[in-house]
Amino acid sequence: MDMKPLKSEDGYELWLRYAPVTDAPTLAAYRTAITQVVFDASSPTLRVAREELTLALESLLEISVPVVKQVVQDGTLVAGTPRSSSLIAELALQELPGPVGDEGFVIVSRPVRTRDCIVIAANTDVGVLYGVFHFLRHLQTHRPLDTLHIVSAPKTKFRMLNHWDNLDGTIERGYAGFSLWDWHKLPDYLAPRYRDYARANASIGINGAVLTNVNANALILTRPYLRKVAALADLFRSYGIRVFLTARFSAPIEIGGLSTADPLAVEVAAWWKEKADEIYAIIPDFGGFVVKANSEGQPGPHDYDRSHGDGANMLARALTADRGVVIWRAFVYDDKVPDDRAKQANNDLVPQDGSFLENVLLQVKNGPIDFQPREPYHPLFGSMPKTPLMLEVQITQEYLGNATHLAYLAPMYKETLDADTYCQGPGSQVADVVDGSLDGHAMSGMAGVSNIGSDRNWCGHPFAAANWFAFGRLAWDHQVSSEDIADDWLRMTFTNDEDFVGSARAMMLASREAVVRYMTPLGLHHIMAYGHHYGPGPWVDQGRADWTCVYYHRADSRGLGFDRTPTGSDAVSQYFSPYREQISNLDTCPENLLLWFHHVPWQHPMKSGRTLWDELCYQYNHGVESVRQMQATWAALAPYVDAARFEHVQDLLRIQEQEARWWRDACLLYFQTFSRLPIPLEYEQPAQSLDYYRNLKHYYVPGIPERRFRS
Ligand code: BDP
Repeated sequence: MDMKPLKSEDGYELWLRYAPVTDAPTLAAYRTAITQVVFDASSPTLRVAREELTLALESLLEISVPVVKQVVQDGTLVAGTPRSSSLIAELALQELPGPVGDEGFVIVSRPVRTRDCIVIAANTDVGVLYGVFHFLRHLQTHRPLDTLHIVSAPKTKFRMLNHWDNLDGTIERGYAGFSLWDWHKLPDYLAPRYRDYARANASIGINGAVLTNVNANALILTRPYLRKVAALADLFRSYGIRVFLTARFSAPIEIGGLSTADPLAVEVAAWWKEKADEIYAIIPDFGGFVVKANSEGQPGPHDYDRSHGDGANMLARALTADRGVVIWRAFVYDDKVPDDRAKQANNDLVPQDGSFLENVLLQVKNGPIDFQPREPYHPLFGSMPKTPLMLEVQITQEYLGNATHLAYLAPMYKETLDADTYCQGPGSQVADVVDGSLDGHAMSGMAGVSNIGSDRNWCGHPFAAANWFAFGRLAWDHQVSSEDIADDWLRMTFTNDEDFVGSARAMMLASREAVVRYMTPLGLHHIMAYGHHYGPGPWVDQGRADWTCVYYHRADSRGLGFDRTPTGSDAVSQYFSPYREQISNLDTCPENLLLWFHHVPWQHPMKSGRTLWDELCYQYNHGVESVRQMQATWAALAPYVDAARFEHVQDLLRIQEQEARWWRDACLLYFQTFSRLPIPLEYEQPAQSLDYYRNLKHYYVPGIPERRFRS
């Protein structure tokens, strides 16, 4: 192990540090395999790809690697498309134009004009850019170069970050500072950071950015703002990123001077058509609109007794299929509707399957409630075969400890993607719905609610960037494992030292489950504090019912949990057999979702042999212990990490441990008022009284514009 003091880093470079290769045999092999570059860069995208490649090589290999015109020696790296490079055209690679499609690439080591070369080739310029980034990841993770044969193409078409950024610079549920978009100075000042944002996204295949909050402000659609958006779009274009905006459904009234936003009113459709034409005149590759309608107070077609389909299709006609798409959010529920919130999206949308126009996608959250630490998969997956369904996950940790808790979320995303819906028999996974393969949809996608802000290290917690990285990797290829993604990210972000990577990877992989345990074990959900959602709040019982916590946990003297079986809300009937029967039965329901689907007696025997109450105590304590384990793991990794990042993580783990105890003690004390059972003495007893926890107040919690909620 290299014990020399490491220069402090601030995390700005993310996973694109291009740290010099220090391992001597690897470095020697790389220097032999890459001696010069042949790369004709005739377009902006090829130019950024070549620049990235040459700068990175220089940094990794600590020698300059010249760009030359011809292959004259062994070790030439040739990059381009058959159009940009006559050499690549001449090679007639069997993967081109075939399997790699419009965005994929092939990387091979092979002879070119009798010399040993490495070829990065694609059908399109952006494919070359993605190939270059893949190759650089290969080098940063010290993989061998002798027998390269990588063929990669994205499994989904829209791989997008959803920024919940407001025009005043705040970010809804953002925990890493303020918005990156400096609307006030745009379009004249382009912060250098925008380019680094685009580079990071391109390096993991993200090709769309929704710049604005789903709780939308119509002003973004006015001309001065569109000019600002255009400046960002111009910059992002070379990196293969298209911009999208959220469309406030009532914009025709608010900025258009109309008296209605009824989607079936002729003047409303005409207004949106004209608006779309105006946008395309300024931003020719504008991606389209994302819409949150009739959800949490947002306006929508229901205001006029019209359906979601009426609303989405009207906007889809305005955009037109050859120009852009409408991404309509399926996160729809209403406290005036008496049915279980978990059922409402299916109730409303399933009957509309088949009625959406070809350029509409429905964006469905991973679970049926709201980005909780653990949810069953959303029952819309598999239930709307005629409609392309995108998967929406939260990268920002609204419900997983904000930016102070270390929670690696790839296992959570994979849990949804890998879930079997049985909609077409066994093996109909959510991933097969999402990538369009199950129902033959050409349009497909994944959206991640961004955790990026103005913090120097982008995402707040030094480990939070791993979730941005993991999201992009999974949107490209949902088959990559959480382990492999963590491995890559650690090597690129910290070091390739095997001892470091092994321990840190194990810590990451266990981290999300730890959060589930100390916040919402056994299928509990939505028991956080009101409004800002920071900390526990199982006692919350005021305000609209579906924003309380008692609505979800249903604790009483008999037991705990929400009965969603046929004797309760019957939400289970929205799932396909045999999963439906499995979750309906108390004995076969997976225990990690037990209280999601069942109201369970306190004395119910669990698989461990403990009663439900004792198991709850066990799980909460296990969660706290896991954080202590993470602290111990990290402490032992001090020699491998520079002081600044090491201490940052160490301090945040200390906060995480305190907050894990806060969750445990507050929740157990509260549930104990119903169970009337003791917390077994083998566990730490609560440090404070229930009243103490209930009376804690937190002001100015990040991520919540003050005008919306006060604590
Ligand atoms: C909830 C957030 C809220 C968002 C909403 C959404 O608390 O701020 O507006 O999701 O996805 O989880 O629209």
